[in-house]
Amino acid sequence: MTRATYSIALALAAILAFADPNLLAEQRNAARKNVLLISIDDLNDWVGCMGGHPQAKTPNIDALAKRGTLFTNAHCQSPVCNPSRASFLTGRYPHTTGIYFLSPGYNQAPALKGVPTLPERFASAGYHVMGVGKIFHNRGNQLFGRVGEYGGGMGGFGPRPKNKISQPHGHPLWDWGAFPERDEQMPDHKVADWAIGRLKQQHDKPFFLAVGFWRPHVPMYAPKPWFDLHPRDRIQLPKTLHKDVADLPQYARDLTTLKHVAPTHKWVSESGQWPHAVQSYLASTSFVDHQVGRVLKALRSSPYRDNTIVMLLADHGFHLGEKQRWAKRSLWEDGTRVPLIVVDPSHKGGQVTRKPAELIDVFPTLLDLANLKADPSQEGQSLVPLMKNPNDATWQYPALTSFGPGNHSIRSERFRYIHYNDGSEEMYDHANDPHEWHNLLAKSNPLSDELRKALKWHRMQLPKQEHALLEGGSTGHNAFRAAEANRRDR
Ligand SMILES: [Ca+2]
Ligand SMILES: [Ca+2]
Repeated sequence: MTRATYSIALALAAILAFADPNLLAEQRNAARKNVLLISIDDLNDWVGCMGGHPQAKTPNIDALAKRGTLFTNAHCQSPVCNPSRASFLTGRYPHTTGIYFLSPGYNQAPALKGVPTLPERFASAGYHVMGVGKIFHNRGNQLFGRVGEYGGGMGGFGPRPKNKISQPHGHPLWDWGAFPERDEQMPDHKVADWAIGRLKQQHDKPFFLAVGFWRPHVPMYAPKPWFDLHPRDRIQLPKTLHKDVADLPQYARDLTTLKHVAPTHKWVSESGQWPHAVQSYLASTSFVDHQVGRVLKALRSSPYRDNTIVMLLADHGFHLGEKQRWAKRSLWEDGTRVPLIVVDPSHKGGQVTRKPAELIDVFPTLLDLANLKADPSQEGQSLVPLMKNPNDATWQYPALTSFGPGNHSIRSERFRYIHYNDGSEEMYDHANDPHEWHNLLAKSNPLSDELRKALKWHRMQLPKQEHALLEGGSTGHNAFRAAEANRRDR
């Protein structure tokens, strides 16, 4: 091909790319709103407005919730970073893609070939796309550079002291305590700085800005003033039930403990570190809330304050001793419940809904709020009906969370039902058991008619087909295999 014919071919390709009437209409729409997406790593419901811990101090997230709709019954699709993010950034469930654990990345799944991610979709609609920090897992974030700008990870999980502070053994990331000295040394401070810089710029096109914070993910380090906000001698431990795990199927206990990298609850409690670890999580959360506040303040003082959709979420929950365990990787409320707040200039603020919501709903919701064409192949629902009518909307969609093939939890407005790959089950009634202490299916008494009906309905919500587990080496893979091996031995 000569240079001239090559140029003509390029020009033709460009014309064809823009000839899609939907894309053209989207790009021409002058009244388009900007999007600010804030993602927080490993933040459970220990947020003031979520009520997960009485001592949580998150004034900025609480104020954001007052300006929009707070989904108090929102859940991740997987209780681990990579699959959760792969799911909400593509609009596909883990059982559709086979990405159940920390590997492989979203771009290696055959089922996701040709599926646009959230930032790519906004780029094709003519948005200026920007990202900073942790949005995708690991190298997936380089995608922002290909469709727009990526500000970098800013140092990831951050600086670490020469010697661990609290947990001398175990995984290198598993530690907690006051460190380093100043906020400015923290990657999340730099993530916020980058986002603030972009909010101060003049943008000729509408923007999609994704800001991904790294805390409270381990190591639970934050500068000392954030610890002083939560004095250790007054720390309340999470409410737990002695021998809570006694009524769990053996498979559930195996899947949530075998081959895990978090410290055991036995070690944390016997070493006297439990209050310190809780303090460190609360301190890390207050620190990240402060960074969220800095970004939101910059938005408020910018020309974009009245035409920007703000969405705040976390990728999954976190145990701090509940069910006698630590970290994520469980199908219980502590593992799946996440903060989810949506603020849109054309919707009322100060709304709260208990209807189940899923992170997989984020993509269709943003398309809906931004007036972009819906993608029927996406598996989530737009949450806009709940923003219009938070309590009375007809809403029959429960939240599905998966941890390996055959291991699924169904969370409805009132119940949680869990099905494991060996056929064992759990059910909890949140109307009188908010901590999921009493597995209704472990009792010898027959279920009431009402509960039997509920059980039947929840069983019917399980995935009908499942993509096979994509191979990879990760804690999740190891735990899943260990649970499967024990099951075969029984
Ligand atoms: Ca995470
Ligand atoms: Ca129990």
